[in-house]
Amino acid sequence: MRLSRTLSRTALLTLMVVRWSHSILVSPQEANQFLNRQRRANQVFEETKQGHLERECVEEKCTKEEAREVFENDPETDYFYPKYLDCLQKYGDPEKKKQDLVTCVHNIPDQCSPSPCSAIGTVRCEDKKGDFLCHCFTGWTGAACEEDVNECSTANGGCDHDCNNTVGSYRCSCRQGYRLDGRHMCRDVDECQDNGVCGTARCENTEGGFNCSCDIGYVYDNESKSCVDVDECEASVCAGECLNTPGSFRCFCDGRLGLKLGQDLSSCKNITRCMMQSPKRNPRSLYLGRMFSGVPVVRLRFRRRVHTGFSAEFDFRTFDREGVIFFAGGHLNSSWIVVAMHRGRLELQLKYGAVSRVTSSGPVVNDGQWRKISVEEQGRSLVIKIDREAVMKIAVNGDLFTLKKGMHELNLTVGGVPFKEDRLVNQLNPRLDGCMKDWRWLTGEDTSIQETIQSNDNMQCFSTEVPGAFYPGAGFALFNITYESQNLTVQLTLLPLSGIGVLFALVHQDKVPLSIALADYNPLTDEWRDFVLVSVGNVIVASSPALLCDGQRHDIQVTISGNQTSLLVDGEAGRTEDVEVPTNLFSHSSTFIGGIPDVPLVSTVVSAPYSGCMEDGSSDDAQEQADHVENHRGPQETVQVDHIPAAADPLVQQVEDLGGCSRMDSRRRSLGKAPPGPQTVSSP
Ligand SMILES: *[C@@H]1O[C@H](CO)[C@@H](O)[C@H](O)[C@H]1NC(C)=O
Ligand SMILES: *[C@@H]1O[C@H](CO)[C@@H](O)[C@H](O)[C@H]1NC(C)=O
Ligand SMILES: *[C@@H]1O[C@H](CO)[C@@H](O)[C@H](O)[C@H]1NC(C)=O
Ligand SMILES: *[C@@H]1O[C@H](CO)[C@@H](O)[C@H](O)[C@H]1NC(C)=O
Ligand SMILES: *[C@@H]1O[C@H](CO)[C@@H](O)[C@H](O)[C@H]1NC(C)=O
Ligand SMILES: *[C@@H]1O[C@H](CO)[C@@H](O)[C@H](O)[C@H]1NC(C)=O
Ligand SMILES: *[C@@H]1O[C@H](CO)[C@@H](O)[C@H](O)[C@H]1NC(C)=O
Ligand SMILES: *[C@@H]1O[C@H](CO)[C@@H](O)[C@H](O)[C@H]1NC(C)=O
Ligand SMILES: *[C@@H]1O[C@H](CO)[C@@H](O)[C@H](O)[C@H]1NC(C)=O
Ligand SMILES: [Ca+2]
Ligand SMILES: [Ca+2]
Ligand SMILES: [Ca+2]
Repeated sequence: MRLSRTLSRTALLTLMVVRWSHSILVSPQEANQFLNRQRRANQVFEETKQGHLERECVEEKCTKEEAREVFENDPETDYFYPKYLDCLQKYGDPEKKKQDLVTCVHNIPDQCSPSPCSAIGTVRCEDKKGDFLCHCFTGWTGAACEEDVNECSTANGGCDHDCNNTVGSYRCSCRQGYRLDGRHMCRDVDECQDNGVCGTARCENTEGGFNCSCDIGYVYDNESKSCVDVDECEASVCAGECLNTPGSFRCFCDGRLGLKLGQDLSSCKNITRCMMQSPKRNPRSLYLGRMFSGVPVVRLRFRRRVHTGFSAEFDFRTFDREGVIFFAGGHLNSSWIVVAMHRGRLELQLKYGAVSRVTSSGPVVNDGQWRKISVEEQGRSLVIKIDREAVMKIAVNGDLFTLKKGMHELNLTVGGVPFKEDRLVNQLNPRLDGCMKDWRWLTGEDTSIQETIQSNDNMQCFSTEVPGAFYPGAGFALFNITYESQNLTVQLTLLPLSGIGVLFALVHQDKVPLSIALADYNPLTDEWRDFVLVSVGNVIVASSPALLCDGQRHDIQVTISGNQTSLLVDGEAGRTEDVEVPTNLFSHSSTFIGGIPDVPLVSTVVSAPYSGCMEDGSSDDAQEQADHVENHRGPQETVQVDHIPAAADPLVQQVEDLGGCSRMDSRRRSLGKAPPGPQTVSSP
C-alpha cells in the first residue's frame, strides 16, 4: 500500500504524541489503529479515481479535458496534465513498457507519494487537489511537520521547576532535593528515608532539602556525620573560669576572691553573708583564745605597799582540753605559778626558785559548763577550788610577789605566759579556747580591764554556746590526717554566717576527691536554693537542700562506706547520686577544713571559704582511727574516738582571726601570719 510506504513502521515506534497540558504516550498499536481508520475513508475515493484514470489516460492517451473529467477540478488537472505528458514522453510506447507508464501516471495525482511530510513528525499526509497536507503529531509543527514545537516557551511547558525542550517533545525536571511525580509535578524527596544520610545525628526532612540536627550544645559535623560538642569556652562565656562539658559548659567563680556564680550561670557576684552580724557577744566576758600563738590576751601588773597573799577567782568555761588560763608571779627565775587546762583537767605548774612542780587533779572540766574556779595562797599552801570545792592543796615555799623599791610587785597574764612556752614546767600549747567572766584578781575590783573588754568586741566571748572553731570566711585549716581505711565519716556541727563555703575537703595535688560545702546553687538539679553538697571533683555525689543560715546549729554527717555515700543534715537523709567516690585517693590526700587551697577552680564545686562556727569530727573506721591517733599523738595522750581531726594539729591555718565560737582546740597552731599583739592593761 502506498501509505505504508510513507509511514514506516520504525518511525511509528519512536513517535510520541504529546498534547498541551497532559501527555499521552501512544503505543505503536494505538498509532496503527488511528492511521488505519483514516486510510479506509480515503481509500474509497482514491480507488474510484484510480480506475477512472486507468481507463481514460493509461489505456489510451487522454486530452486535458478528459483528464479534468477524472479529477473534476482544475488545480489537480493543471498539476496532473504536464506531468502526464512527461510520463508519456518517458514511457511513450504503450506496447513496450506499459507497467512503467502505469506507475508513472498513477503516481502523478498523489502529492503524498512520495510524502513531502517529515517522517518523524507526521501522523498522515493528506493528498489534496494538487496539494498535500501534513497532519502533525503533537510536538511537531510546520508545513511538513518538520519543526519541533518548543513547549517550554509557553507556561514553562506546565513544568513545576525546569522545562527542557526536546525534539518532538519536552521534559520536565526538578531542582535538587525534589523528584518528578508524573510528568510535571515536583515533589520533595524525603532524604531521611535513607538512614545513613545524617549518620548518628537526627534527620529532619525539609521542603527541598533535609537537616541533620543535634541537641542543644552539639553541632553537626558533616565530615564524620555525627554530633560533636560545642566548646563554648572558646568564646568567653564565663566571667570566671569555664569548663567545657559534653553538650554544655559550666562557669566557676573564685570563691577565694569572695565571688560566686550569678543566676545567669555565667557572671560572678560578690558573696554576701546571710547573717550580717556575728553571733552576739557577752561584753562582760573575756575570750582567752583570741591570740593564735598563745600569747596572753591580758597582762596586768600589781604593785602593793603592803604584802598580801595571792588570790584569784573567776568563772570559767571551755570545751578545750589544753591551754593556759593564767600566769602569776615575777620573771622566769623567780617564783611563778601557771594554772592551765591539760587533758581536760585543771593543772597547776609552779616554780619557786629552784623548785618546779606540776600537779593535776579534780574532775574533767572541758564540757562547756561554767565553773567557779579560785586560786588562793593560804599560809604556806596554794589551794585550788572548783565550784568552792578544793581539788588541789599544794605546799609552797616562797612568795609570788617580788619586792622592788619597797613595793610588792606581781605580774599576771591571762590566756598565755609572759615567756616562751617551752619554758613551762610541763609542755602544753598555751592557746586556750575558753571564756572567763566575773573575775577578781587579788580581791580588787578592776574597772580598767572591764572597760577595755567592753570597748573591744574581739576580746569578748560569744554569748551563745557553740562548740567549734570560728571561721571568718578567709583561709582554711590544713590537717595531716592519714586515712588508712577507705570508709570515712565526717561529722560537722555548724552555725554558718554565710550560705556558701567549703566545710571539708580532701585535696590530692590538683584534685579534690571529696568536698562537703554549702552552696546556693545545685548544678546537678539546676536549683537555686541553699544546699549542702557533697562532691567528687566537680560532680555532685550527694545533696540536701537545707537552709542552714538561720542562726541555729546544724549537724552534717557524711559517710562513705564501700560504694555507699550518705549525707545526713540534721538527721535527714539527702539525695545520693550514683557516682563512685575515688576512695583510693583518700590516703594520699590532705584534709582541709573551712576552705580549699589554690587548686584550679574547676576542680571542685565550691571554692569559697566557710564563714561561721564549725566543730568538725571526721573519722575513718573506728579501729583504724584509734591506731592512727595513737601514732599521731604519742603514747601519753588519750584517744578521743569521736573527734579525730579536731584533736589533730593543723599544719597551716590561714585564718586571720579565730576569735569566736566557744571551743577552739588548743592544739591548733598558727604557721601563718603572726597575730596582732595582746591587749595590755595596767592595774594599780
Ligand atoms: C535537556 O535534554 C537533553 C536531551 O535529553 C539533554 O541532553 C540536556 O542535558 C537536557 N538539558 C537540561 C537543562 O536538562
Ligand atoms: C536546620 O535546623 C536548624 C535548627 O533547627 C535551623 O537553624 C536551620 O536553619 C535548619 N536548616 C535548614 C536548611 O533547614
Ligand atoms: C560540609 O559542609 C561544608 C559547609 O557547610 C561544605 O563546604 C562541605 O563540603 C561539607 N562536607 C561534606 C562532606 O558534606
Ligand atoms: C563586690 O566587692 C568589691 C570589693 O569587695 C566591690 O568593689 C564591688 O563593688 C562589689 N560588687 C558588688 C556588685 O557589690
Ligand atoms: C613584770 O613584767 C615586766 C614586763 O614584762 C617586767 O619588766 C617586770 O620586771 C616584771 N615584774 C616582775 C616583778 O618580775
Ligand atoms: C635566770 O637564770 C639563768 C641561769 O640559771 C640566767 O642565765 C638568766 O640570766 C637568769 N635570768 C634572769 C632574768 O635573771
Ligand atoms: C603527716 O603524718 C604522717 C604520719 O602521721 C607523718 O609521717 C608525716 O611526716 C606528716 N606530714 C607532715 C607534713 O607533717
Ligand atoms: C567499709 O564499710 C563497709 C560497709 O559498712 C564494710 O562492708 C567494709 O568492710 C568496710 N571496709 C573497711 C575497709 O573497713
Ligand atoms: C560497687 O557497686 C557495684 C554495683 O553497684 C559493684 O559491682 C561493685 O563491686 C561495688 N564495688 C565495691 C568496691 O563495693
Ligand atoms: Ca519540543
Ligand atoms: Ca527533603
Ligand atoms: Ca560543650
